[in-house]
Amino acid sequence: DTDMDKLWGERLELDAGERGAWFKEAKYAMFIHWGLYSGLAGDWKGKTHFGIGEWIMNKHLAGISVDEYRALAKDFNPVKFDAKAWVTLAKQSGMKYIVITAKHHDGFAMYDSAASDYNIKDASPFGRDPLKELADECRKQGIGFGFYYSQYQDWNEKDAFGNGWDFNPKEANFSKYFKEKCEPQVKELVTQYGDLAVLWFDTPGKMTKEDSMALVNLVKKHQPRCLINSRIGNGVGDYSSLGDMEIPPENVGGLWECVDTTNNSWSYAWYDENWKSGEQIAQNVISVVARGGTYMLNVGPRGDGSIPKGASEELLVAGQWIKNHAGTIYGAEASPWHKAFPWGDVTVNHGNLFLHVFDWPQSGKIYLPGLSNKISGAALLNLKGNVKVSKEGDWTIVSIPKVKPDAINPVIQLKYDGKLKVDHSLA
Ligand code: H79
Repeated sequence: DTDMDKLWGERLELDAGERGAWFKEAKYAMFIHWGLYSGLAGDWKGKTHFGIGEWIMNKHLAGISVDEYRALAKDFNPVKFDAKAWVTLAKQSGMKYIVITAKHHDGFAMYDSAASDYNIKDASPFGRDPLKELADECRKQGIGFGFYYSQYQDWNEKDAFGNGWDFNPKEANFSKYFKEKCEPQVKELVTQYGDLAVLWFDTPGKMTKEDSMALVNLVKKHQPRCLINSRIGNGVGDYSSLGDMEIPPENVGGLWECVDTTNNSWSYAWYDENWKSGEQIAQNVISVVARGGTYMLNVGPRGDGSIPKGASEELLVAGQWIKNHAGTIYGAEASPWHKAFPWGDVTVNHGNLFLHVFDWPQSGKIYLPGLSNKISGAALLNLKGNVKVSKEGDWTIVSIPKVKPDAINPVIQLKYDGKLKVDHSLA
């Protein structure tokens, strides 16, 4: 699992230039995994398959035949789906765009596809295109929208990669699948849902450069400003997706994101109540921003279209924190110390160092090594309490109250003079 993920988490130092400016600013996004597998919630024929719900069809989990899996569509009816509620949640959580599974490895399109009738509009009783509703609602509420599309694996197609339990991989004609389903569906996504912020591909490993480029060119032809992630393969994306759930220990250059989960699952799993707290979510946002990246945090709605309260309540707690500390996150730059401190982490914005204190030091002192700048102002952000700064050799010593303020993730703001200069080798 982790080896494979590492392989996918290439640090490519991609840079989309001016097209990537909004991405660098945005910092926080909602990822949504939602498909037929959500209705199973981890169970198949009375047995629970723990771990990776959207993979339940795979032979490593339940090994469901194409015919049996396809039949799930007939009962998939997400009557509680509410685009307005989803987008409102993302906005109130402080997220700047949403990326949702248009088609995962199982091959089922969650939108109205003319290229394959194995889609929610044609094959389920729901009779609507929820992704159209979501795209429209995002535009209405003024946040970005994008699609996840599994371009290489498609377990419903004998010619695609991945389903070795119903089909013989040796007989697969990948270019037939690519020309007849993959490209036509990607074309639908980039032509029928308005401006897309992002097209998020997955499974880069065995894509040929030619196929990766064909998809890049297709996306760019219709949506020149849409960003493509690195899992398109062959280094031709606009930004890097690190490994699933990987927050890097040191700063990473270029445009990149960390993708993570609100619990331990991408898609909804009935047994997984291991929700990250709002405090933890906010800390993860801070940590990723402090390493120079964007945090895309996943929510797995149920098959009926509802979002578990365990996720939404904590997202809103984090969202409130982000709202109150917006200037420390949006558009902020990475820590000049390149890695976390034992007490917390640092972001930089508009001439300020923001010290995010996760573990309040009982000594009442924070020591910053190698900072050359003069500090012209120091305060607890939004909170009462004195902050004093002194210098001793290579150290800037920040004196703070000994008792932690009654708030999650308190922030100390240090205004610095001139151009920031830190010798991070001392950290
Ligand atoms: O969409 C989510 C995952 O389904 C997808 N990427 C994120 C965003 C993903 N595709 N592949 N992987 C993640 C790697 C999966 C590895 C595993 Fe397995 C699947 C580990 C256990 C099940 C494959 C089958 C490797 C071992 C058994």
